[in-house]
Amino acid sequence: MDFDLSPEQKEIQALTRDFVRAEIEPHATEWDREHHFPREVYAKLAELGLMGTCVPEEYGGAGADFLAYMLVLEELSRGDAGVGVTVAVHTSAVTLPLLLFGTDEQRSRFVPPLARGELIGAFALTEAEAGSDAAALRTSATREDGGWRISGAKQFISTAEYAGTFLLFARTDPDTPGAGGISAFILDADQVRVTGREEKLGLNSSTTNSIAVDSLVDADRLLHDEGKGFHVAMATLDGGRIGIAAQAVGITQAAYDVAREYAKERHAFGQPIAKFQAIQFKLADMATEIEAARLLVHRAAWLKQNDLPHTETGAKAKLFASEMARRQTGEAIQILGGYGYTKEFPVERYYRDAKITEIYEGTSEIQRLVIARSVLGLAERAVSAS
Ligand code: COS
Repeated sequence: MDFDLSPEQKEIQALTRDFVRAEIEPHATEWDREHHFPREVYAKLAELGLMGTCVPEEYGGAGADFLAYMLVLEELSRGDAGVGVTVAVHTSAVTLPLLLFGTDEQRSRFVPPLARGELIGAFALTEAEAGSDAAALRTSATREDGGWRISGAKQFISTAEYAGTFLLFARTDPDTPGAGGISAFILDADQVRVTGREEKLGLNSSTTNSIAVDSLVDADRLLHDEGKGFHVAMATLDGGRIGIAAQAVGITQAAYDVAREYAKERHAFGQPIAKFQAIQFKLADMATEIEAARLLVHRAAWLKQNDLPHTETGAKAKLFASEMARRQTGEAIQILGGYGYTKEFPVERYYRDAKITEIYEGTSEIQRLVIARSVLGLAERAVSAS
């Protein structure tokens, strides 16, 4: 067992950290306040290879492993969680499934522009009445003129208004309710209409859109076999959830860094508040839980990059890291007291940003369900049938 990062992983981590310090951290407060999507950042990340960190070089990526990619997401999210989620969805939820499930032709056509950051990816699964119950989706795909007519509406789609490639899920068999009738499709931006943008609690430097589709797409836009879309979605989320856990770790690390420095400088009752055991215990708990969450992320990433089952460990990582992030960013505010509640310090932003990690890519309730099914040996069958 080796807990040390490899020289390449350390190099990518340092590269990302330096980039975040120079190009993201100084602007994150303003982007949050202005709800600014920092498009220029993605071009710069692309130059560094970080829009395709774990994509093989032959497909335009940096050719690093999945753990290196998790380090990138942690560092990006430490600077700005909105940038973190944009890169996470782009990579985990679009580029990687196209690589994994695409034909040779689809891989060489669609992956390089994503991995090189020329196009940004969006993952279109969720609908108004299909959130946790993703298999209830109603967007339809019917055969027409040798291709597919795709019609429907999706919501809570990260980055849709800036995306060039969509991985979109639709029901190809109306007679098969649930997971079996769903297929996955690759769409271009001009085949999708952006119909709205959410006002959110946080993650204001990322966009979350509703979209509508009524497009005829070629037959070669079907990803994987007809009826296998739900497998694509679930396998994609298995990996994506590890990335959200890494994001949660990054946000909490940022909150901890601010709280620790504040505690050393802020005086009360004649001494720095870091001398008080009440504050020391909070920082001790934060440091412990951040490390525990990070280890879960690294273990899940290691399983994934070694092609070992990672559904359960990934769900555990996401569950623990996201709940830890919500709790501990709240504690960071507590350490800063009244200042923590103001916009003068970034901890209130970390607190707002942390909350979403308990919700997207599967709520904590869904993670518990996935873990419970796995530990009870029920993973093969549906709870929806019970
Ligand atoms: N990998 C691959 N295939 C999987 C899978 C996984 N991790 N989990 C389930 N499947 C397959 C099952 O094997 C089953 O296939 P067969 O019918 O061929 O056997 C199919 O998918 C349906 O699985 P199941 O019956 O378990 O589906 P349920 O409707 O019960 O849903 C949950 C399972 C609840 C776990 C799923 O709907 C889920 O993850 N929901 C949350 C969705 C989500 O994260 N949304 C966020 C969107 S992105 S912000």
